[in-house]
Amino acid sequence: MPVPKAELHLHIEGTLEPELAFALAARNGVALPYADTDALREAYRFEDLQSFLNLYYELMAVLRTERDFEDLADAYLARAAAQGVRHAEIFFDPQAHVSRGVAMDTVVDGLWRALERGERTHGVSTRLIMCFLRDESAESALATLDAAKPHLDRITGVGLDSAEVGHPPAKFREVYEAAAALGLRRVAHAGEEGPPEYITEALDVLGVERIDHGLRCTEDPALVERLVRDRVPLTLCPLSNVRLRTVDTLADHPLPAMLDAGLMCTVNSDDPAYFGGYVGDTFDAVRDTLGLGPERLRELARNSFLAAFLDDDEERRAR
Ligand code: ES4
Ligand code: ZN
Repeated sequence: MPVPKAELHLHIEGTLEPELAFALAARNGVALPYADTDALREAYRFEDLQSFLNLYYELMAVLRTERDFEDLADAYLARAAAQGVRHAEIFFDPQAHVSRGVAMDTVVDGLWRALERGERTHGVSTRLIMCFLRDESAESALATLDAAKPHLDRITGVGLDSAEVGHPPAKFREVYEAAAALGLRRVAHAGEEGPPEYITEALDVLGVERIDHGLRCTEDPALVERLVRDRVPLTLCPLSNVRLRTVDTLADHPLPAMLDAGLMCTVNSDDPAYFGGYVGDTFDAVRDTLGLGPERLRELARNSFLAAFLDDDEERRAR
């Protein structure tokens, strides 16, 4: 049995496997510019974050109906459960759907149908985190928060994703203030490709409780000291870092040094359909390639529950 764990950094659109993409394309009459799943997989050779995002947004064209989002989330929960995931906090990108004519209701209602069943059918509890695309405007983010208001009973928090460099957290100060006033939890991607200053800004200006990635904190010893002292969780995604060339190879990943420094690290899959593995595969890879022993692996699993947006009773039950 795989070790029970929570997954805290997972883009649901990044769980779209080639087979499901083609099935949905056929169901919806959408043409894909790839002959078959093998040809599509050939395109999964990324230079950087942007080259991945281009494909990620392109493939979303196949997601059109409530049932598509339901099928997507259901497939993820089945795979996650099989790898020991007991709790998943799931990102979604409403702007990437609304901008191509798919309503917020369609996305949230569809995802929710799968998540509602997830606890019963897969034994996985879930939370939804709505992300703002940081390469879109602050006004667009505010409009997205507004459009989400009828669904706030099903949305736990807000996040910030997409192309990082040139889009510092402070751009979204106002929308994060509004989200906090609505009682939403706050996280943000920072220090994936962007500099350590973006991590500091996400904490100080946006008031985030966790940092998604946070990899580049290692360049600033004072920041590391702060993150250790305040026990700020980092949702690292080692397989993503390799595929997007933030690190040269998995063997070069700073995860062991980050744990040794006392940082509160978790490991997650990010976009598992694109990056070569789900979270159980990620645990296996860091064990085998980075030589993390059983104590470190238990620490990563324990951190995942401690950093989750669960109350104390739920946390005990989940692990
Ligand atoms: C993402 Cl790996 C990554 N980074 C930033 N934004 C994203 N959206 C989906 N995957
Ligand atoms: Zn991410």
